Amino acid sequence: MADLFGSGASADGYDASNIEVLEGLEPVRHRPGMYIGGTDERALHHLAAEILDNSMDEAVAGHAGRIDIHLEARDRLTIRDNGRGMPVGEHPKFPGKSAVEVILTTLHAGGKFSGKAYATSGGLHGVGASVVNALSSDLHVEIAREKKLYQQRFSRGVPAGPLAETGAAPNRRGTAVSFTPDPEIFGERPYFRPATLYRMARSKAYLFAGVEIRWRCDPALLANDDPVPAEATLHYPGGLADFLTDATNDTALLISTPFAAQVELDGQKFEWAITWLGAGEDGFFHSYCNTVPTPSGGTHETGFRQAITRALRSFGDLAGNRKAADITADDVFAGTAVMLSVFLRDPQFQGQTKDRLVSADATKLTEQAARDRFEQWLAADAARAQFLLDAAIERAEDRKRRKKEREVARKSATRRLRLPGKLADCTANDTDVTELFLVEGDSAGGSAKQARNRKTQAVLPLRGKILNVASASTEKLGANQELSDLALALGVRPGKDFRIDDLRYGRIIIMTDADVDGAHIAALLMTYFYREMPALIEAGRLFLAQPPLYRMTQGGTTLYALDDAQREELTETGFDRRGKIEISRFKGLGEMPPGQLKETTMNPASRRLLRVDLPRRDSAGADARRGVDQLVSTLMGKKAELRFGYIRDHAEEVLADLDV
Ligand code: 1YM
Repeated sequence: MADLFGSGASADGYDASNIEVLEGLEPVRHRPGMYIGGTDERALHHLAAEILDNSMDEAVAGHAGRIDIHLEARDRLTIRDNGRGMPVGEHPKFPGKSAVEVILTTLHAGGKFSGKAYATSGGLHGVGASVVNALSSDLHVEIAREKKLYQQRFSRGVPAGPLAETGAAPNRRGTAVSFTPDPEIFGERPYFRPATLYRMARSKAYLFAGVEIRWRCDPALLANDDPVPAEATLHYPGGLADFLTDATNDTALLISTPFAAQVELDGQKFEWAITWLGAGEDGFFHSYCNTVPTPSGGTHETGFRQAITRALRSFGDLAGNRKAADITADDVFAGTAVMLSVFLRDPQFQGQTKDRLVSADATKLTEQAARDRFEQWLAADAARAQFLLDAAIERAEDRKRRKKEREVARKSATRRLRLPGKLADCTANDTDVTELFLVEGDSAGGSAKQARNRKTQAVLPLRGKILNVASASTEKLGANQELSDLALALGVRPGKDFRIDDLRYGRIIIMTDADVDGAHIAALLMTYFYREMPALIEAGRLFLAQPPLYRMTQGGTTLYALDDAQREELTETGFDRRGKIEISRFKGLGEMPPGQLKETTMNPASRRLLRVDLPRRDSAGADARRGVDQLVSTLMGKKAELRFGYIRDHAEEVLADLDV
């Protein structure tokens, strides 16, 4: 085979540079979970998504119109596009190596050499084809570019030889990648599921009307009555509206055609389709950014929910309907089926599997894009608008009535119930505003009691370390004084008798010291809630407070740092004057003056909370949930520092993005 760059890379030369490759991709093989969120079936399909996303990026950028997906064997997948072809020239920073090879053997090489900001799908999917390469026992790439054909083969990320020119390609261009997931990573049978790949291919075609996707699957891999076809051409000029019409074709609808539109704002695209389903039908909300699914939602969903809710409210206000002001996003979105797809220049994702969009400006842009259009759509058919408004108002009234009933029931239950003696309760009982702080020890409890707002904030001090719930039996849990006090204060029964409506507070906030012991107690409490009251976490009602570790002052300026890293950062950039910065370290919440505790950690106007999160309960979330179970069991082992790390990592991931 011809060596394109004449670097004279003999077999030996390749061995030498292979060592570098191995070192470069070693972290991926060593900790695959960090890159693809695990090594299970879901993670395996992330490999396919990664390669497909590269082709989709090329299509969205206007360079490719067709993508072929071919499942050749249970463990062999080929994805091909007719785009420009990966760049084949010598890479300026790696003499003797082609750009393709660098893309496939270097972590995060993605955008580095296109000069412009390469519009990757971002997040998990932006990490690059190199991750797929590292985790494949065999990967073959073929490129048709400038009328020539090029090929290269790899095993576990290591090239078998240099990129070689292997012939002419007079009439075509594009990239094809074939790969076999490595059984050393994914287990003995690293098999793709035709249905998962087919669904993925179909949703990409719906999401981008400008692409035609050809699907092919070895018929031997399909059951006789398999709903997945052996071959199909997927092309949907009607985009999301087509998807919604297909997805709801057996469902009763409240309106005849979905509200669907496409808007370009600031050079970015916003596209959606929404319809209202008949009574009792289950809705859904599927969102995407740059064709990557965002099952945990994020800022685009928030913006869209705001747009629709506010537009409907203002339609009601204009019509003089006073009740319209009370409708919430949940009232409006109950029983809706929604597809939302945004294309952003530089998307930011978060979460262990990067499945939530956190780009801050997406909320405003999406709201702006959708609100005008929805207002026009409402105005175009006043009867239809009135009908939707009435439905939302009915749900709002239902909701308020149920809440009243619950409050009454709770009040009479509380009267019968003896609350734990050490609970400092709040006076309000409207769960929209009430909060319970769980604090460690009596001294911190004392400070918190002084710092709180008596009307809305209750404090329950917990003494010492609570029982290790991961390993304790149910009887032992029941007999534990701290835990039974906790359940009593919350007004609920743990385990299968738990009812979310019994909860006496809107938010449960774990407030422990910013040190390893504090992290341990927080981990134990989270485990307890996860084991005994998962519905409370699912409802988004469990939070972590973020007490600072350091107080930093200079002149009249005071700043607080959550940890050492933030202290360093603030030392560099937090103060505008040079000179000495006074730094004091809080030994614990109990040592913090109540005024400071209030300002930094408890006052809703100035604090930051982290919402504790669970993966959603759907097919995609199921694997992640199993992951949580495993995590809980391993975390509750012996190593405190592991736990501490988990809390920090996890906390980052659950950054509260409060909904409408
Ligand atoms: C089957 C997978 O990877 N197609 C693909 C990838 C690239 C390009 C074209 C491409 C991009 C650009 C310029 C650019 C990639 N390029 C890069 C890098 N299909 C598949 N098709 N020329 C070609 O964005 O400027 C990474 S992937 F790094 F060069 F930008």
